[in-house]
Amino acid sequence: MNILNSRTLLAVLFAASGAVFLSCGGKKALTATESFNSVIPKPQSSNADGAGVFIIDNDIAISADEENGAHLAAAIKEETGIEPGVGENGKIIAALDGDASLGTEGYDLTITSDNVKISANQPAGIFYGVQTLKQLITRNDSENQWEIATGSVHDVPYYEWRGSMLDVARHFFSVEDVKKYIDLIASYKMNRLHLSLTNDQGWRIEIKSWPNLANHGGKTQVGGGGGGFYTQEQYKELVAYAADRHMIIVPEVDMPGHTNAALASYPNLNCDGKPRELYEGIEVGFSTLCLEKDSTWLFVNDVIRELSEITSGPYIHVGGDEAAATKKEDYIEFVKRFREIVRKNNKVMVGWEETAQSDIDSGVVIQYWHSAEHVNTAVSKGAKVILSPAEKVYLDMQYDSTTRIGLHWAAYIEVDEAYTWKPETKVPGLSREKTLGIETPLWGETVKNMDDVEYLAFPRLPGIAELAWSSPEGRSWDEYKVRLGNHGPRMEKKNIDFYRSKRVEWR
Ligand code: TNX
Repeated sequence: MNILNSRTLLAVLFAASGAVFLSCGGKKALTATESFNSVIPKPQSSNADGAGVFIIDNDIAISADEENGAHLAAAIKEETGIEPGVGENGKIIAALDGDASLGTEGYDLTITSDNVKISANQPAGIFYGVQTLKQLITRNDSENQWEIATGSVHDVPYYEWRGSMLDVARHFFSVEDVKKYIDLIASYKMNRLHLSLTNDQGWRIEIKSWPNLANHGGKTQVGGGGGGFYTQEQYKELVAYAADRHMIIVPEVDMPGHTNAALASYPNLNCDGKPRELYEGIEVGFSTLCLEKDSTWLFVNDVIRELSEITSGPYIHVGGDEAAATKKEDYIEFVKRFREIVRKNNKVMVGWEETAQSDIDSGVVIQYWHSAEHVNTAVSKGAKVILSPAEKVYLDMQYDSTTRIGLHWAAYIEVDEAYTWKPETKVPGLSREKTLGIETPLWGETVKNMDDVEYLAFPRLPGIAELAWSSPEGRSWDEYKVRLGNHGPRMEKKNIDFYRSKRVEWR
């Protein structure tokens, strides 16, 4: 089939799916109670008491301290267009008076017809309470008003690490795009953004002591069309933007493989002293740093030092995946020295699962993508684990064979398949104590712009966020898919270009 024919066929298929969508159910607006019962991620407990609604009118005011008030006011403006006043007698209240059981990220939310109150111990808890509140705000068209059903929510997260990874190396994404992604994932209560900053196809972060890395190594991306990089000032802006949303940026500089962009920028990083050509393909496993060279260790030290200085969070991710061009003994030595350098810079090393083969300990975090054996090795050495099973949560995997972008080496992942796996039992023998949480990576070989990002991330990411935030008890696809279907109009309103899976009845 030629390209034109296959595109035409796709167009027909999409048109057909649209017809099904319109014929099943129509688009009745959600009631306030339906919104209350459709929150994603599902709160630990929530109860719409049926007593009535709280109305957000044009005179609405909030009562909160500066930091918490800013998020609350912005949320109300975003949802309703109404800019709330701020005052002592505001009817929407955020207060750091939560009970101890809420921990650092939990919140209580109470709605009566007179007022709305979010209580927490820490600003992070208020922030997550605000994210829930946003989903509760409902338009009542017949009354011509914004409402919230009365009731209460009590909520604490299940896992500490709730993240997504964005690959800005294969295709570059602007500061504005990354901020948009931060907002999208924060609204589902994710608190880690792993940025894959370097790879064979591009180096995306300014390193002042090695300027060619970004200036030369940042010029390319997959398929051509130029690349880009973040200056340290821009990167710091992203770190601060994320921190304001209680999110930690986890920067990854992938080594010793996946390093062609660096090897093209500095000839003396290669064992033969010759520069590599810049690379715009998608094959992996051909590049490696040269262990014997002093310049390599100077480079690693400088990169980790500069990156540590501009990263407020505790983690540095050293990649370490698929180092097929590095000899095994070199790889083991490499990771060991990485770990020491990261630690010298007062950071915690995170590495892909392969790094478990080296000299790691309880101060290291391992990111699982397919090998239970590596996880068991990591745990036996004391490390903690982030779950990123490729065949369940790699967002760059296609939904099915007709998905217009994406890969499928690990699986086709339909929306239900990203949700119905069990994090608690995914790796036999891995205990809850050793599981830091879940991260859903979006690799960027086929992902060129925010429409592509949104199409692959939505609607799978909200479900994965739920696996990370919500308790596993009583979880079921049949229950979740109703909430997700009810979430459709919300994603439309936010202009999220999501995949309308036929396995969900969209409102
Ligand atoms: C595997 S799994 C990779 C990435 C690719 C991705 C594509 C792992 C740690 N690395 O280099 O981009 O597959 O799906």
